[in-house]
Amino acid sequence: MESKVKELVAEVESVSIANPDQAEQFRLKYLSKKGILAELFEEFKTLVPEQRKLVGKQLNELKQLAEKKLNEAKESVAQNGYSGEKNIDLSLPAEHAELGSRHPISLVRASITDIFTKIGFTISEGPEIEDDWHNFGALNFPEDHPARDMQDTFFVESGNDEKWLLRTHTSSVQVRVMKNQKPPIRTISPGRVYRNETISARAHCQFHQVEGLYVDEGVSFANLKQTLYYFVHEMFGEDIQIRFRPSFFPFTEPSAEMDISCIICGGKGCPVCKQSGWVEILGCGMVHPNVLENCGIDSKKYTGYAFGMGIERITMLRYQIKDLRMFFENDMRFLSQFKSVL
Ligand code: 2NM
Repeated sequence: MESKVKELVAEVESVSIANPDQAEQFRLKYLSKKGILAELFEEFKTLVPEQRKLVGKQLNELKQLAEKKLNEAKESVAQNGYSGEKNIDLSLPAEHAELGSRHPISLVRASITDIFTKIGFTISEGPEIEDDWHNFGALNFPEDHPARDMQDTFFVESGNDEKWLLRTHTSSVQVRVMKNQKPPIRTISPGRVYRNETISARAHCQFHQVEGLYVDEGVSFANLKQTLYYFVHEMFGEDIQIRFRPSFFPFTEPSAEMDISCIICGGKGCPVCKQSGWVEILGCGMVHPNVLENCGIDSKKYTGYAFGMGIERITMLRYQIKDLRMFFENDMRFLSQFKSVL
């Protein structure tokens, strides 16, 4: 029996295991209940006591060797796949790679900018950290306006007397455009903005806006209405109605808010429009002469219109999303639903 066990040690050492099938065959042959080792342990019971001591030690060593071999093989097969396999079929198709998708905010932002670039608007972008003048001063916000308050605006520590802040609207980009370019100016400014709000289903401390600006000789409120009418039809469809309500903004005079007939119920009344048949989508107006002058544009010669809308709001309407927080949580179950347009 002694020499039989020695032969088996050599045999086990020389076996090569390259895939899970071979590992299972090895286990069945040597280590299973009906395997060689089990047989040997049965035979061992028949030995006389003098022989048992030596053969018992040998047998245990053989068992440990076989177990170690099997475990190592399993690990290396798991790590390297079928590394030892010679006949891999290289003509097989590769494993399917999951495609990413665009964020719904990016999709809607792209739709909005497409609609305006088609009628001659340029796209202008600017910094998210702004100084007080570009965000408030130039835009005709009085010194004591509540938006300038710590409660509403995130200020950035500058280490000196200058006031830096996270922009609260993208109008600050348009201030720079008006300072640097001569009319006619036709531009839209998409981008992320920040306000010091308590986060809820309807408000967030960061969101996205598209603002539009048109400055030239003889620009009128009628031009503004026509452009927004075109936008709504392109964005939501030909049978959508619009209406304007008077409003107030420091940077426009007169100012208005624009509603569209509810895209969910068609104006009959539903929870989305709170039974009114209308939903507000943007604010707009004629650029205040002070703003034009602050930016070096002669307000006697030129007039302008401007408007601003929240991209989240439009996206929530378009895809019927009820909670704004979804946009910032990056939950794959949410994001992977927007695969259609690439
Ligand atoms: C709005 C509403 C009304 C606006 C004004 C300007 C600028 F730079 F010309 F003064 N840009 N955008 C504006 C006007 C924005 O958002 C609700």
